[in-house]
Amino acid sequence: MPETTSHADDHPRTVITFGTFDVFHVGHLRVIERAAALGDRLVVGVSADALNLRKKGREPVFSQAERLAIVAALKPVDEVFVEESLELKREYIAQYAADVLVMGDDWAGRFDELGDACEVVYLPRTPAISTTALIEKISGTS
Ligand code: C2G
Repeated sequence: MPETTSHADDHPRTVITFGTFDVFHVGHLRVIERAAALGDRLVVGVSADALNLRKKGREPVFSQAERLAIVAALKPVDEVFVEESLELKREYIAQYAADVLVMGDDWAGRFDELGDACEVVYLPRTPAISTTALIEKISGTS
């Protein structure tokens, strides 16, 4: 009889992460690199302009099409899509067959209930850099 192999062991591990990635900076790059290192395939949900407006009360500096193009061009990224709502993570995890959800630790604890759908990992943020601080620095308001 042929030996049976376990598919659980040989299927590629898909990691999913989310973000706005506006005014792309090295903190964004580091979280994407660390997320990619946790699996074989990295899928990134880039927040829609409308989601950002709802959440942060302002339009991102770069449009969702531009932010998607930047993230899609990164070496560790295999696939990108537009994240339309913060509440759809479970659906996106299923749609992209994700084994691991990675979020920055500014979201620590927020997505623990998805632990029945996939592994949930929070990574520490890169210190001392943020889109907001960059905008303030460039516009001379800090
Ligand atoms: N990040 C980081 N270090 C920084 C800044 C950001 O590790 N200094 C990480 C964040 O923790 C996040 C990713 O980079 O994992 C993207 O950051 P944002 O664009 O600020 O994403 P956010 O608006 O928090 O995402 O479903 C989540 C939403 O898409 C919102």
